[in-house]
Amino acid sequence: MSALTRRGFLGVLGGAALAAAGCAEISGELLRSRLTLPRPFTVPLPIPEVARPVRPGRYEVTQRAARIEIIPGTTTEVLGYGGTFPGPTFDLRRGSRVTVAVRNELSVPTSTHLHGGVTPPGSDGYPTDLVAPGGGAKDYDYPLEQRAATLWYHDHRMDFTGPQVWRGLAGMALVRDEEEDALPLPRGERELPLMICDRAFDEDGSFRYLSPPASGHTGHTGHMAPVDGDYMEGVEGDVILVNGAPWPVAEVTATRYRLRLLNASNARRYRLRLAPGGRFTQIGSDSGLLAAPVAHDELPISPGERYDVVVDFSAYPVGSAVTLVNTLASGPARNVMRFVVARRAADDTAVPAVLSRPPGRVAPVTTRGFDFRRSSEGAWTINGRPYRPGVPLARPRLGTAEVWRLSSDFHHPVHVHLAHFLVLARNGRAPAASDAGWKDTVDVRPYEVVDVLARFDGYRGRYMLHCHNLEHEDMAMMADFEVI
Ligand SMILES: [Cu+2]
Repeated sequence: MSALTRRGFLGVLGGAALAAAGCAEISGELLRSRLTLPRPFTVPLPIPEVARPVRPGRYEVTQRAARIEIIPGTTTEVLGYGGTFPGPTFDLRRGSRVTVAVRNELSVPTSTHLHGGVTPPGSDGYPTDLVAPGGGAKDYDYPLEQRAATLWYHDHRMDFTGPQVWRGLAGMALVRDEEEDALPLPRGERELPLMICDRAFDEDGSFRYLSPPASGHTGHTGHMAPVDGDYMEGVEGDVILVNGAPWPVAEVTATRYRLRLLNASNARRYRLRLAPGGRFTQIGSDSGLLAAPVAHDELPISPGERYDVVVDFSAYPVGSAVTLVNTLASGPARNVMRFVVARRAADDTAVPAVLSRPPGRVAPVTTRGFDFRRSSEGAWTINGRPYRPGVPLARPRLGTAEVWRLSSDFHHPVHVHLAHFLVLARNGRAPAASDAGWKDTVDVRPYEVVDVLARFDGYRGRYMLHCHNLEHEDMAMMADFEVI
Protein backbone atom coordinates (compact mmCIF):
# COMPACT_ATOMS: atom_id res chain seq x y z
CA MET A 1 0.00 0.00 0.00
CA SER A 2 2.93 2.35 0.60
CA ALA A 3 3.68 2.72 -3.11
CA LEU A 4 0.06 3.58 -3.64
CA THR A 5 -0.23 6.20 -0.96
CA ARG A 6 3.13 7.88 -1.47
CA ARG A 7 1.65 10.17 -4.06
CA GLY A 8 -1.94 9.41 -3.13
CA PHE A 9 -2.95 12.82 -1.95
CA LEU A 10 -0.23 14.69 -3.77
CA GLY A 11 -2.10 14.15 -7.01
CA VAL A 12 -5.31 15.55 -5.62
CA LEU A 13 -3.61 18.48 -3.96
CA GLY A 14 -1.36 19.02 -6.96
CA GLY A 15 -4.38 19.05 -9.21
CA ALA A 16 -6.05 21.69 -7.08
CA ALA A 17 -2.92 23.80 -6.95
CA LEU A 18 -2.46 23.56 -10.69
CA ALA A 19 -6.09 24.40 -11.30
CA ALA A 20 -5.69 27.45 -9.14
CA ALA A 21 -2.61 28.39 -11.11
CA GLY A 22 -4.57 28.04 -14.34
CA CYS A 23 -2.20 25.54 -15.94
CA ALA A 24 -3.93 22.27 -15.15
CA GLU A 25 -3.46 20.79 -18.58
CA ILE A 26 -0.99 18.00 -17.92
CA SER A 27 -2.66 14.67 -17.33
CA GLY A 28 0.21 12.29 -16.61
CA GLU A 29 3.70 11.84 -15.23
CA LEU A 30 6.66 11.87 -17.62
CA LEU A 31 8.65 8.67 -18.09
CA ARG A 32 11.94 9.57 -19.79
CA SER A 33 13.69 7.57 -22.48
CA ARG A 34 17.13 6.19 -21.75
CA LEU A 35 18.45 6.46 -25.29
CA THR A 36 19.37 9.39 -27.49
CA LEU A 37 16.18 10.75 -28.96
CA PRO A 38 16.01 10.73 -32.76
CA ARG A 39 16.07 14.00 -34.69
CA PRO A 40 12.55 15.16 -35.50
CA PHE A 41 11.15 15.21 -39.03
CA THR A 42 13.63 12.72 -40.49
CA VAL A 43 11.53 9.52 -40.58
CA PRO A 44 8.88 9.39 -43.34
CA LEU A 45 5.30 9.09 -42.12
CA PRO A 46 4.29 5.43 -42.41
CA ILE A 47 0.75 4.58 -43.46
CA PRO A 48 -0.44 1.35 -41.83
CA GLU A 49 -1.39 -1.31 -44.30
CA VAL A 50 -5.08 -1.83 -44.94
CA ALA A 51 -6.39 -5.16 -43.65
CA ARG A 52 -7.58 -7.53 -46.37
CA PRO A 53 -10.42 -9.98 -45.73
CA VAL A 54 -9.59 -13.66 -46.20
CA ARG A 55 -13.02 -13.91 -47.81
CA PRO A 56 -15.83 -11.37 -48.02
CA GLY A 57 -16.86 -10.39 -44.50
CA ARG A 58 -14.10 -12.30 -42.69
CA TYR A 59 -10.77 -11.00 -41.49
CA GLU A 60 -8.13 -12.96 -39.62
CA VAL A 61 -5.53 -11.23 -37.51
CA THR A 62 -2.90 -12.74 -35.28
CA GLN A 63 -1.61 -10.93 -32.23
CA ARG A 64 2.08 -11.63 -32.04
CA ALA A 65 5.36 -10.19 -30.86
CA ALA A 66 7.63 -8.74 -33.51
CA ARG A 67 10.81 -6.72 -33.64
CA ILE A 68 10.52 -3.53 -35.67
CA GLU A 69 12.60 -0.39 -36.20
CA ILE A 70 10.88 2.57 -34.54
CA ILE A 71 13.90 4.58 -33.41
CA PRO A 72 16.38 4.64 -36.31
CA GLY A 73 19.36 2.38 -35.63
CA THR A 74 17.70 0.22 -33.01
CA THR A 75 14.79 -2.20 -32.80
CA THR A 76 11.82 -2.47 -30.48
CA GLU A 77 9.80 -5.54 -29.63
CA VAL A 78 6.12 -4.78 -30.12
CA LEU A 79 3.01 -6.74 -29.27
CA GLY A 80 1.06 -6.15 -32.44
CA TYR A 81 -2.08 -7.03 -34.32
CA GLY A 82 -0.47 -8.78 -37.26
CA GLY A 83 2.89 -8.15 -35.59
CA THR A 84 2.73 -4.47 -36.59
CA PHE A 85 2.40 -1.22 -34.70
CA PRO A 86 -0.01 0.31 -35.38
CA GLY A 87 -2.03 -2.71 -36.43
CA PRO A 88 -3.57 -2.76 -39.90
CA THR A 89 -6.28 -0.22 -40.71
CA PHE A 90 -9.69 -1.81 -41.20
CA ASP A 91 -11.53 -0.01 -44.01
CA LEU A 92 -15.16 -0.98 -43.52
CA ARG A 93 -18.63 -0.20 -44.88
CA ARG A 94 -21.67 0.72 -42.83
CA GLY A 95 -24.04 -2.23 -42.55
CA SER A 96 -21.58 -4.75 -44.01
CA ARG A 97 -21.33 -7.22 -41.15
CA VAL A 98 -17.78 -8.43 -40.67
CA THR A 99 -16.14 -10.99 -38.45
CA VAL A 100 -12.61 -10.43 -37.24
CA ALA A 101 -11.03 -13.67 -36.06
CA VAL A 102 -8.35 -12.74 -33.53
CA ARG A 103 -5.74 -15.33 -32.70
CA ASN A 104 -3.53 -14.63 -29.70
CA GLU A 105 0.03 -15.90 -30.04
CA LEU A 106 1.30 -13.59 -27.31
CA SER A 107 2.29 -14.72 -23.83
CA VAL A 108 -0.47 -12.62 -22.23
CA PRO A 109 -4.26 -12.72 -22.48
CA THR A 110 -6.03 -10.04 -24.52
CA SER A 111 -9.47 -8.59 -25.11
CA THR A 112 -10.06 -6.48 -28.21
CA HIS A 113 -12.40 -3.48 -28.11
CA LEU A 114 -13.56 -1.65 -31.22
CA HIS A 115 -13.62 1.86 -29.79
CA GLY A 116 -16.65 3.74 -31.09
CA GLY A 117 -18.24 0.60 -32.44
CA VAL A 118 -21.93 -0.20 -32.02
CA THR A 119 -21.12 -3.81 -31.24
CA PRO A 120 -23.07 -6.69 -29.63
CA PRO A 121 -21.93 -7.23 -26.03
CA GLY A 122 -20.20 -10.56 -26.70
CA SER A 123 -17.84 -8.89 -29.19
CA ASP A 124 -17.32 -5.60 -27.35
CA GLY A 125 -14.05 -6.48 -25.66
CA TYR A 126 -15.23 -6.75 -22.09
CA PRO A 127 -12.11 -6.75 -19.89
CA THR A 128 -12.56 -10.25 -18.51
CA ASP A 129 -13.73 -11.72 -21.84
CA LEU A 130 -10.21 -12.89 -22.55
CA VAL A 131 -8.54 -14.60 -25.46
CA ALA A 132 -6.03 -17.00 -23.96
CA PRO A 133 -2.33 -16.60 -24.73
CA GLY A 134 -0.41 -19.16 -26.74
CA GLY A 135 -2.96 -19.71 -29.50
CA GLY A 136 -6.39 -18.85 -28.11
CA ALA A 137 -8.82 -17.43 -30.64
CA LYS A 138 -12.10 -15.56 -30.80
CA ASP A 139 -14.42 -14.40 -33.56
CA TYR A 140 -15.48 -10.80 -33.01
CA ASP A 141 -18.70 -9.89 -34.86
CA TYR A 142 -19.18 -6.33 -36.04
CA PRO A 143 -22.55 -5.62 -37.67
CA LEU A 144 -21.42 -1.98 -38.24
CA GLU A 145 -24.94 -0.59 -38.18
CA GLN A 146 -23.57 2.89 -37.64
CA ARG A 147 -22.66 6.07 -39.48
CA ALA A 148 -19.34 6.59 -41.23
CA ALA A 149 -16.74 7.46 -38.58
CA THR A 150 -13.12 7.20 -37.50
CA LEU A 151 -12.87 4.32 -35.05
CA TRP A 152 -9.95 2.48 -33.57
CA TYR A 153 -9.34 -0.81 -31.86
CA HIS A 154 -7.12 -1.71 -28.97
CA ASP A 155 -6.55 -4.16 -26.17
CA HIS A 156 -8.86 -3.87 -23.14
CA ARG A 157 -7.49 -6.58 -20.84
CA MET A 158 -8.48 -6.16 -17.22
CA ASP A 159 -5.79 -4.30 -15.25
CA PHE A 160 -3.29 -4.43 -18.14
CA THR A 161 -4.72 -2.21 -20.86
CA GLY A 162 -2.04 0.44 -20.20
CA PRO A 163 1.02 -1.78 -20.66
CA GLN A 164 -0.47 -3.78 -23.54
CA VAL A 165 -1.56 -0.78 -25.59
CA TRP A 166 1.79 0.90 -24.82
CA ARG A 167 3.54 -2.16 -26.26
CA GLY A 168 1.59 -1.89 -29.49
CA LEU A 169 -1.91 -3.42 -29.40
CA ALA A 170 -3.81 -0.67 -31.24
CA GLY A 171 -4.88 0.22 -34.75
CA MET A 172 -7.45 2.26 -36.67
CA ALA A 173 -10.77 1.29 -38.25
CA LEU A 174 -12.66 3.50 -40.67
CA VAL A 175 -16.35 3.07 -41.34
CA ARG A 176 -17.61 4.58 -44.60
CA ASP A 177 -21.10 5.05 -45.99
CA GLU A 178 -23.02 6.52 -48.92
CA GLU A 179 -23.58 9.84 -47.20
CA GLU A 180 -19.81 10.28 -46.97
CA ASP A 181 -19.16 8.88 -50.47
CA ALA A 182 -21.32 11.65 -51.94
CA LEU A 183 -19.08 14.40 -50.51
CA PRO A 184 -16.19 15.84 -52.55
CA LEU A 185 -13.70 15.29 -49.72
CA PRO A 186 -10.01 14.48 -50.22
CA ARG A 187 -9.47 10.73 -50.55
CA GLY A 188 -6.87 8.16 -51.54
CA GLU A 189 -3.37 9.44 -50.85
CA ARG A 190 -4.86 12.67 -49.56
CA GLU A 191 -6.67 10.99 -46.70
CA LEU A 192 -4.24 10.25 -43.86
CA PRO A 193 -5.03 8.27 -40.73
CA LEU A 194 -2.83 9.78 -38.00
CA MET A 195 -2.53 7.76 -34.82
CA ILE A 196 -0.73 9.97 -32.33
CA CYS A 197 0.77 8.53 -29.16
CA ASP A 198 3.73 9.02 -26.86
CA ARG A 199 6.19 6.39 -25.72
CA ALA A 200 9.45 6.11 -23.77
CA PHE A 201 12.31 3.84 -24.79
CA ASP A 202 15.02 2.01 -22.86
CA GLU A 203 18.72 1.98 -23.80
CA ASP A 204 18.27 -1.20 -25.82
CA GLY A 205 15.38 0.26 -27.84
CA SER A 206 12.64 -1.57 -25.99
CA PHE A 207 9.55 0.26 -24.86
CA ARG A 208 10.06 1.57 -21.38
CA TYR A 209 7.03 1.21 -19.11
CA LEU A 210 6.49 0.68 -15.42
CA SER A 211 7.22 -2.57 -13.70
CA PRO A 212 5.07 -3.77 -10.86
CA PRO A 213 6.31 -2.18 -7.63
CA ALA A 214 8.67 -4.41 -5.67
CA SER A 215 6.28 -4.32 -2.72
CA GLY A 216 3.71 -5.86 -5.02
CA HIS A 217 0.48 -4.13 -4.15
CA THR A 218 -2.58 -5.67 -5.68
CA GLY A 219 -5.11 -3.88 -7.80
CA HIS A 220 -8.59 -3.20 -6.58
CA THR A 221 -9.91 -5.84 -8.90
CA GLY A 222 -7.86 -8.42 -7.07
CA HIS A 223 -5.25 -8.74 -9.80
CA MET A 224 -1.67 -7.60 -9.65
CA ALA A 225 -1.91 -3.98 -10.69
CA PRO A 226 0.79 -2.97 -13.16
CA VAL A 227 0.78 0.70 -12.24
CA ASP A 228 3.51 2.06 -10.01
CA GLY A 229 2.16 4.42 -7.37
CA ASP A 230 4.37 7.23 -8.65
CA TYR A 231 2.53 7.08 -11.95
CA MET A 232 -1.06 6.97 -10.74
CA GLU A 233 -1.80 10.13 -12.73
CA GLY A 234 -0.87 8.22 -15.89
CA VAL A 235 2.23 7.58 -17.97
CA GLU A 236 3.53 10.02 -20.56
CA GLY A 237 6.48 9.30 -22.83
CA ASP A 238 8.98 11.82 -24.21
CA VAL A 239 8.86 10.56 -27.82
CA ILE A 240 5.83 11.43 -29.92
CA LEU A 241 4.93 8.79 -32.50
CA VAL A 242 2.56 9.21 -35.42
CA ASN A 243 1.57 5.90 -37.01
CA GLY A 244 4.39 4.39 -34.98
CA ALA A 245 7.15 6.70 -36.26
CA PRO A 246 8.94 9.30 -34.12
CA TRP A 247 8.12 12.87 -35.17
CA PRO A 248 7.65 11.84 -38.80
CA VAL A 249 7.60 14.01 -41.91
CA ALA A 250 5.09 13.72 -44.75
CA GLU A 251 5.47 15.29 -48.17
CA VAL A 252 2.18 16.78 -49.33
CA THR A 253 0.96 18.65 -52.40
CA ALA A 254 -0.45 22.16 -52.07
CA THR A 255 -3.99 20.79 -51.87
CA ARG A 256 -6.56 19.80 -49.28
CA TYR A 257 -5.90 16.74 -47.13
CA ARG A 258 -8.25 14.87 -44.86
CA LEU A 259 -6.54 14.01 -41.58
CA ARG A 260 -8.10 11.41 -39.27
CA LEU A 261 -6.61 12.49 -35.95
CA LEU A 262 -6.60 9.97 -33.11
CA ASN A 263 -5.05 10.38 -29.68
CA ALA A 264 -3.99 6.81 -28.86
CA SER A 265 -1.78 7.88 -25.93
CA ASN A 266 -2.20 6.29 -22.52
CA ALA A 267 -2.48 9.56 -20.61
CA ARG A 268 -1.14 12.50 -22.64
CA ARG A 269 -3.49 15.27 -23.73
CA TYR A 270 -2.57 17.47 -26.68
CA ARG A 271 -3.63 20.87 -27.93
CA LEU A 272 -2.87 20.60 -31.61
CA ARG A 273 -1.93 23.62 -33.71
CA LEU A 274 -0.33 24.17 -37.07
CA ALA A 275 2.89 26.19 -37.10
CA PRO A 276 3.55 28.73 -38.55
CA GLY A 277 -0.24 29.02 -38.52
CA GLY A 278 -3.29 27.61 -40.22
CA ARG A 279 -6.65 26.15 -39.62
CA PHE A 280 -8.23 22.79 -39.13
CA THR A 281 -11.64 22.50 -40.77
CA GLN A 282 -13.37 19.90 -38.66
CA ILE A 283 -15.74 17.69 -40.62
CA GLY A 284 -16.23 14.86 -38.14
CA SER A 285 -16.15 13.98 -34.46
CA ASP A 286 -15.66 10.61 -32.72
CA SER A 287 -18.91 9.18 -34.04
CA GLY A 288 -19.23 10.58 -37.54
CA LEU A 289 -19.59 13.56 -39.83
CA LEU A 290 -20.79 16.86 -38.43
CA ALA A 291 -23.86 18.56 -39.86
CA ALA A 292 -21.62 21.45 -40.98
CA PRO A 293 -17.87 22.11 -40.84
CA VAL A 294 -16.33 23.94 -37.88
CA ALA A 295 -13.06 25.90 -38.21
CA HIS A 296 -10.50 25.67 -35.40
CA ASP A 297 -7.15 27.30 -34.77
CA GLU A 298 -6.40 24.59 -32.24
CA LEU A 299 -7.84 21.27 -31.17
CA PRO A 300 -7.63 19.82 -27.66
CA ILE A 301 -7.55 16.03 -27.89
CA SER A 302 -7.59 13.69 -24.91
CA PRO A 303 -6.85 9.94 -24.95
CA GLY A 304 -9.36 8.05 -27.08
CA GLU A 305 -10.77 11.09 -28.90
CA ARG A 306 -10.73 11.58 -32.69
CA TYR A 307 -11.17 14.53 -35.00
CA ASP A 308 -11.80 14.24 -38.71
CA VAL A 309 -10.35 17.42 -40.23
CA VAL A 310 -9.40 18.94 -43.58
CA VAL A 311 -6.25 21.04 -43.87
CA ASP A 312 -5.72 23.07 -47.04
CA PHE A 313 -2.00 23.09 -47.77
CA SER A 314 -2.53 25.47 -50.74
CA ALA A 315 -2.58 28.19 -48.08
CA TYR A 316 1.23 27.78 -47.76
CA PRO A 317 3.94 28.59 -50.30
CA VAL A 318 5.50 25.58 -52.04
CA GLY A 319 8.54 24.53 -50.02
CA SER A 320 6.93 25.39 -46.67
CA ALA A 321 7.31 23.22 -43.61
CA VAL A 322 4.05 23.02 -41.67
CA THR A 323 4.52 21.52 -38.23
CA LEU A 324 1.78 19.93 -36.18
CA VAL A 325 2.60 20.95 -32.62
CA ASN A 326 1.18 20.31 -29.16
CA THR A 327 1.05 23.59 -27.30
CA LEU A 328 0.51 21.83 -23.96
CA ALA A 329 4.04 20.39 -24.06
CA SER A 330 7.48 21.93 -23.98
CA GLY A 331 10.75 20.47 -25.20
CA PRO A 332 10.90 17.70 -27.80
CA ALA A 333 7.35 16.50 -27.03
CA ARG A 334 6.01 19.84 -28.28
CA ASN A 335 6.51 18.60 -31.84
CA VAL A 336 4.15 16.00 -33.26
CA MET A 337 4.97 15.75 -36.98
CA ARG A 338 5.75 17.88 -40.02
CA PHE A 339 4.22 18.30 -43.45
CA VAL A 340 6.40 19.61 -46.27
CA VAL A 341 4.48 21.24 -49.10
CA ALA A 342 6.39 19.81 -52.06
CA ARG A 343 4.56 21.09 -55.16
CA ARG A 344 1.32 22.37 -56.60
CA ALA A 345 -1.27 19.95 -57.87
CA ALA A 346 -4.82 19.95 -59.17
CA ASP A 347 -7.48 19.80 -56.48
CA ASP A 348 -11.12 19.16 -57.23
CA THR A 349 -12.08 18.63 -53.58
CA ALA A 350 -14.20 20.88 -51.41
CA VAL A 351 -15.64 21.02 -47.92
CA PRO A 352 -19.38 21.57 -48.47
CA ALA A 353 -21.32 23.82 -46.11
CA VAL A 354 -23.64 20.90 -45.39
CA LEU A 355 -21.88 17.62 -44.62
CA SER A 356 -24.43 15.22 -43.24
CA ARG A 357 -27.68 14.77 -41.36
CA PRO A 358 -26.62 13.38 -38.00
CA PRO A 359 -29.25 11.86 -35.70
CA GLY A 360 -31.17 14.51 -33.79
CA ARG A 361 -31.58 15.07 -30.09
CA VAL A 362 -34.23 13.06 -28.36
CA ALA A 363 -35.73 13.94 -25.00
CA PRO A 364 -33.86 12.28 -22.13
CA VAL A 365 -35.84 9.96 -19.90
CA THR A 366 -33.62 10.50 -16.86
CA THR A 367 -30.42 12.08 -15.55
CA ARG A 368 -27.66 10.12 -13.85
CA GLY A 369 -24.44 11.29 -12.25
CA PHE A 370 -21.05 9.65 -12.59
CA ASP A 371 -18.32 11.11 -10.42
CA PHE A 372 -14.72 10.31 -11.43
CA ARG A 373 -12.51 10.75 -8.43
CA ARG A 374 -9.56 9.46 -6.46
CA SER A 375 -10.82 7.95 -3.24
CA SER A 376 -9.33 8.66 0.16
CA GLU A 377 -7.70 5.21 -0.12
CA GLY A 378 -5.92 6.38 -3.26
CA ALA A 379 -7.94 4.39 -5.80
CA TRP A 380 -9.44 5.80 -8.98
CA THR A 381 -13.18 5.35 -8.62
CA ILE A 382 -16.53 6.08 -10.25
CA ASN A 383 -19.23 7.11 -7.77
CA GLY A 384 -16.87 6.11 -5.01
CA ARG A 385 -16.45 2.53 -6.22
CA PRO A 386 -13.49 0.82 -7.78
CA TYR A 387 -14.47 -1.39 -10.72
CA ARG A 388 -16.53 -4.45 -9.94
CA PRO A 389 -17.17 -6.59 -13.03
CA GLY A 390 -20.77 -7.66 -13.36
CA VAL A 391 -22.18 -4.97 -11.06
CA PRO A 392 -23.86 -2.37 -13.29
CA LEU A 393 -24.09 1.23 -12.06
CA ALA A 394 -26.95 1.98 -14.47
CA ARG A 395 -29.61 0.16 -16.50
CA PRO A 396 -30.65 2.40 -19.39
CA ARG A 397 -33.40 1.16 -21.70
CA LEU A 398 -32.63 0.33 -25.31
CA GLY A 399 -33.85 3.07 -27.65
CA THR A 400 -33.87 5.80 -25.01
CA ALA A 401 -31.63 8.74 -24.23
CA GLU A 402 -30.35 9.88 -20.85
CA VAL A 403 -28.40 12.85 -19.57
CA TRP A 404 -25.21 11.64 -17.96
CA ARG A 405 -23.57 14.19 -15.70
CA LEU A 406 -19.83 13.50 -15.55
CA SER A 407 -17.91 15.17 -12.75
CA SER A 408 -14.23 14.99 -12.02
CA ASP A 409 -11.35 15.77 -9.70
CA PHE A 410 -8.63 15.50 -12.36
CA HIS A 411 -8.29 14.98 -16.13
CA HIS A 412 -10.54 12.07 -16.96
CA PRO A 413 -11.27 11.38 -20.65
CA VAL A 414 -14.57 9.56 -20.16
CA HIS A 415 -15.42 6.87 -22.71
CA VAL A 416 -18.79 5.17 -23.01
CA HIS A 417 -19.06 1.89 -24.91
CA LEU A 418 -21.96 1.37 -27.36
CA ALA A 419 -23.69 4.71 -26.71
CA HIS A 420 -22.90 7.87 -28.61
CA PHE A 421 -23.50 11.24 -27.01
CA LEU A 422 -23.72 14.98 -27.55
CA VAL A 423 -21.94 17.32 -25.14
CA LEU A 424 -24.67 19.56 -23.73
CA ALA A 425 -22.79 21.72 -21.23
CA ARG A 426 -19.55 22.25 -19.37
CA ASN A 427 -20.04 23.58 -15.86
CA GLY A 428 -23.52 24.65 -16.91
CA ARG A 429 -22.23 26.70 -19.81
CA ALA A 430 -22.17 26.08 -23.54
CA PRO A 431 -19.72 23.37 -24.60
CA ALA A 432 -16.50 24.17 -26.47
CA ALA A 433 -16.47 24.43 -30.27
CA SER A 434 -14.30 21.30 -30.26
CA ASP A 435 -17.09 19.36 -28.48
CA ALA A 436 -19.23 19.49 -31.64
CA GLY A 437 -20.98 16.40 -32.93
CA TRP A 438 -21.74 12.90 -31.67
CA LYS A 439 -18.95 11.48 -29.57
CA ASP A 440 -17.98 8.49 -27.46
CA THR A 441 -15.17 10.08 -25.44
CA VAL A 442 -15.18 13.45 -23.73
CA ASP A 443 -12.35 15.36 -22.08
CA VAL A 444 -13.55 16.03 -18.52
CA ARG A 445 -11.13 18.40 -16.84
CA PRO A 446 -10.31 18.98 -13.17
CA TYR A 447 -13.32 20.09 -11.16
CA GLU A 448 -15.49 20.15 -14.23
CA VAL A 449 -19.06 18.91 -14.66
CA VAL A 450 -19.87 17.83 -18.20
CA ASP A 451 -23.42 17.00 -19.21
CA VAL A 452 -23.85 14.67 -22.15
CA LEU A 453 -26.98 13.36 -23.86
CA ALA A 454 -26.35 9.67 -24.50
CA ARG A 455 -28.44 7.52 -26.85
CA PHE A 456 -28.64 3.81 -26.13
CA ASP A 457 -29.21 2.27 -29.52
CA GLY A 458 -28.07 -1.03 -30.91
CA TYR A 459 -28.06 -3.91 -28.44
CA ARG A 460 -29.15 -4.95 -25.00
CA GLY A 461 -26.53 -6.31 -22.66
CA ARG A 462 -23.49 -5.53 -20.59
CA TYR A 463 -21.31 -2.56 -21.55
CA MET A 464 -19.01 -0.21 -19.74
CA LEU A 465 -18.02 3.34 -19.17
CA HIS A 466 -14.56 4.20 -17.97
CA CYS A 467 -11.78 6.69 -17.87
CA HIS A 468 -9.63 6.39 -21.00
CA ASN A 469 -6.50 7.44 -19.20
CA LEU A 470 -5.27 3.86 -19.39
CA GLU A 471 -3.48 3.93 -16.05
CA HIS A 472 -6.65 5.21 -14.36
CA GLU A 473 -8.59 2.49 -16.15
CA ASP A 474 -6.14 -0.16 -14.94
CA MET A 475 -6.46 1.25 -11.45
CA ALA A 476 -10.18 0.46 -11.44
CA MET A 477 -11.79 3.64 -12.89
CA MET A 478 -14.38 1.63 -14.80
CA ALA A 479 -18.01 0.67 -14.34
CA ASP A 480 -20.50 -1.61 -16.04
CA PHE A 481 -23.87 -0.48 -17.29
CA GLU A 482 -26.50 -2.78 -18.68
CA VAL A 483 -28.76 -1.85 -21.56
CA ILE A 484 -32.16 -3.43 -20.87
CU1 LIG B 1 -9.04 9.21 -15.41
